[in-house]
Amino acid sequence: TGSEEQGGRAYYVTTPIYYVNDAPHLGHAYTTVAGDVLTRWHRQRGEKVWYLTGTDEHGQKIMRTAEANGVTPQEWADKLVDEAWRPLWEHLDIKNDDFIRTTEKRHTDRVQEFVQDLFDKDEIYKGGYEGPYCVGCEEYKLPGELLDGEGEFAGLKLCAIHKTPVEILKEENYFFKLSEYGPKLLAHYEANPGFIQPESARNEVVNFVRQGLQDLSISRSTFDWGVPVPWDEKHVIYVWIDALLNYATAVGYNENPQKFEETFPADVHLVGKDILRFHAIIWPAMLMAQGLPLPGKVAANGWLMVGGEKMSKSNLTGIKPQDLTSHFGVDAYRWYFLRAIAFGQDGSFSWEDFSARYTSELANDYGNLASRVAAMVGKYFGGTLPEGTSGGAAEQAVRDGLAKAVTEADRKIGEELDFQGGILAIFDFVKQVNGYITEQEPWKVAKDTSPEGQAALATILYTASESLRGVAVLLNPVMPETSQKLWDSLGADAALGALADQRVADAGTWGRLPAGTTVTKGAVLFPRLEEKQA
Ligand code: ME8
Repeated sequence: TGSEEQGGRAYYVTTPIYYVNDAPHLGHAYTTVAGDVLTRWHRQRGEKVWYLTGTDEHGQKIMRTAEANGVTPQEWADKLVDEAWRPLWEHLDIKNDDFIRTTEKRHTDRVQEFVQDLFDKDEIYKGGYEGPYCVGCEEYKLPGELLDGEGEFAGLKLCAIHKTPVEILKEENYFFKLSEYGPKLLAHYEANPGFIQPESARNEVVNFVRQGLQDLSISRSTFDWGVPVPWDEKHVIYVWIDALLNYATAVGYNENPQKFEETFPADVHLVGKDILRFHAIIWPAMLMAQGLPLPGKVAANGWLMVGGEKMSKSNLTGIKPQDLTSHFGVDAYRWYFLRAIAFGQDGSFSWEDFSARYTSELANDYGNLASRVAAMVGKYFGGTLPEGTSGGAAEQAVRDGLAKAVTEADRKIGEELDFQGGILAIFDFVKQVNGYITEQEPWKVAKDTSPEGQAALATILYTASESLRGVAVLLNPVMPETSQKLWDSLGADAALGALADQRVADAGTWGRLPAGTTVTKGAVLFPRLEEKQA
């Protein structure tokens, strides 16, 4: 399987690069886990993959946080990256191929070159701008987008996302001729219906662009925490221009042509819907201005909500990702948000819902199936997987069920980013296998000691074990630690090699797990939950 990974184009997926003004919360982890599942899925197809995440470290928001904490912005960013961001991704078993920080020289040099190039091409001019600015969003707002403040904010205009007062900024800035790109962008959306996902996000962007785009201020001169504008060092480059370019600089833009060629543009930019316009309007326009190819897809996830509001740093639940993983485990955490919320739609999180699904779907449906089957192979066949004869209609239905689960999960997770649908397809199969065992009643068949009876028992347990082999492969991108435990318990490694080397395409090929493997009960996949701590 090594050869297919050499050379050729990579399936390239990105997360937003997150602001380092604070530690990561459930919302950030949601997008990053989704990207991890998507890229693990494609790796498991045998494709070459590149998964990028990182941090956005310039701009006023970071500068002010650092000042408030009495350190330099660089010191602040270093601390947050090392103590909070990287450790969380490691903890959540995120297999990113690179981690880009916008303060790295490999990034800042290339950003200057990109912007200088646009300036030389007359895509950038000097002008003035005055308007309401939200530091939380790092974005100028249109007056119509603002809310009227009440209470402590009476008389002030508020950002609709952050619910905090905007500031009136007046600056002489450099502008990118974004207004010229409206028609080209609309033509691109039209010709590529899958460019923006989901449909609601696509409609929002199309409507916004149809109203006409304004030129975009791409520099700031009232503070200096940013990448200097190369031809006018009194200005720094607007943090969003700097940030979007990470997707190019991290894969060799102007530096490593071969890497760039093999990787850029991204197949999928995963973003929250709060930053959709930056990715679906500004970023493609920047690329058009340079004659660079556009990404395949901008996929917006919905918001995790708390009490009807978007979960954010200023609106925390008080629950950190680590609080949930210490209770439910890392794999269940990775599974839960993708399982419970349709990707692209908003969804609420609750401890009760997580507990209920953990117990019924993970522990009862999946975990119990695995332990029952292993226990019966142990009890009736001394832990050696028996030969399964072809069986009858019941077995055929199970085989068909596995093949269907593979096809559906591959399409839904691998292509449509419908993580919930893909996971459900796999769990429907788990339920089917449970039903098969209930109907076949192997514990009764075991009492028939005739050769026919023993052959029938062998077929039931082979069918169930081979089904679990398929489930282990299909769930590996979502819950890698659990799949590994199941793989070990089936004794599959000795016969089939490492779990990571199993291919989605083979997952539904019946009969791959050979008779004779050593099946052991192994570790409990989903232990009973402790009582919730106060
Ligand atoms: O916007 N629900 O960084 P950021 C779902 N630096 N997803 C959420 C979420 C929630 N409640 N809260 C955050 C920035 N997210 C910029 C990006 S990219 C060139 C620059 C996720 O730290 C979601 O993916 O504010 C959202 O877009 C991202 O975190 C915002 O992270």
